[in-house]
Amino acid sequence: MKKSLLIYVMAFMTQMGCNDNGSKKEECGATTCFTEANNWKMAVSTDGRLGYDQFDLDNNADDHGGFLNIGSISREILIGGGIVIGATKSGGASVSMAAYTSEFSQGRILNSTPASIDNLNFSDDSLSKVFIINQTHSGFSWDNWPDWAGAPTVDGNPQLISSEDSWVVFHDADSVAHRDIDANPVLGIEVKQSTYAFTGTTVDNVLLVRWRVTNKSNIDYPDMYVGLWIDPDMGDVNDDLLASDTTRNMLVVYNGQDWSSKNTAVGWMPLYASGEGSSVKPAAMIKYLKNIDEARADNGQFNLLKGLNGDGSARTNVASNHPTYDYPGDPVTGTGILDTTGLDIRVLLSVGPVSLNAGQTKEFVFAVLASPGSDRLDAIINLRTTADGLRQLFISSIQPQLGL
Ligand SMILES: [Ca+2]
Ligand SMILES: [Ca+2]
Ligand SMILES: [Ca+2]
Ligand SMILES: [Ca+2]
Repeated sequence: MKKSLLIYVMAFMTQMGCNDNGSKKEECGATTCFTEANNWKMAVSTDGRLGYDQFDLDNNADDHGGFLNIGSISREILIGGGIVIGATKSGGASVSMAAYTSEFSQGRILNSTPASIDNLNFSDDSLSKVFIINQTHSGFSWDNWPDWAGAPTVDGNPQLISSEDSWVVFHDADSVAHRDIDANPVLGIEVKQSTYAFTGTTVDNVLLVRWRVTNKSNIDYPDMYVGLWIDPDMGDVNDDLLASDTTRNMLVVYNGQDWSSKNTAVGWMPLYASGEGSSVKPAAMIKYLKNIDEARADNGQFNLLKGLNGDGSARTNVASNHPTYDYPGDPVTGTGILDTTGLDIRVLLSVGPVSLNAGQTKEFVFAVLASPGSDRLDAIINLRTTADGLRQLFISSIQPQLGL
């Protein structure tokens, strides 16, 4: 990694005393904040990482950054995650990824017209923070809302969609942030990210993330994939299993054995993509192998985004009608192709391919959802109910509010 320990130490030293957002609940540092309006408590970072509490902002001696908190029971669900964007560039694959470290950097690409990769100018100016607004309509983020940088507004005020919205902007134009193993890494992509934590019976266990992806380069990308990489860790981290719910287009992670009083299933699904709208289907719902897939260069990461193995071969634990969705069986009934090897897994959910020409912007909305249950399989049944309710509400109410 080119990123030095010094950067992290410096960031750590600025983690104190900056909470501002008008709510007593959030724990906030210089580059990461927890958003916590409904049952989700989720770390959001300025560089595209989601669910990673790198600086232990909640002082629990743990870097888990995604929790489902219901009543007095706090369930650790995620230990890391983030956006992944890949495309063919100059005949090869280029992928920018936010995982435990990020190839994205906080701030904007300043060019107002498409420019060559070498001529992209970028700055984190005063955008080195997670802006969080909520129903108090007050606080630093509300008063200093960066509309000048593209944060959404209504009638001159911050646009507040849910009980608590967050906003950050990041880009992949700084080659220093990229891994050494990737020879031609920068896509020249800028991402304006919002998260939404709605409250209400069907959405209390749901967090939405919206990405407005702009190609600031002068290169047309004919086959862009956008994904969410996640490291779920639930209870015993070595017994987590994956299932692809092909009916709901939802990637599900569940436990191989019951988790005392904390039985939970977690899911991710795409809700919207430009061009496909709310009928978007995943390109890939796959298990991403610790160490093995993490070590792959960009061409391997691009294969994974497409739903192939990292080496480009076809995946094996799939159905013939869904060759890019791992383990499409039904864990509740115990039928079909099921994951039976509990591991400390990572997963990848992607959509695409979509074209993103020079200067173009496209929009993507993904949901992170979790549900408790009386046992590990009951949690999956409840997760399906949550997913069905969310999809209905998204189309009838949330999507119009987002202007999509
Ligand atoms: Ca912590
Ligand atoms: Ca890369
Ligand atoms: Ca587990
Ligand atoms: Ca894991």
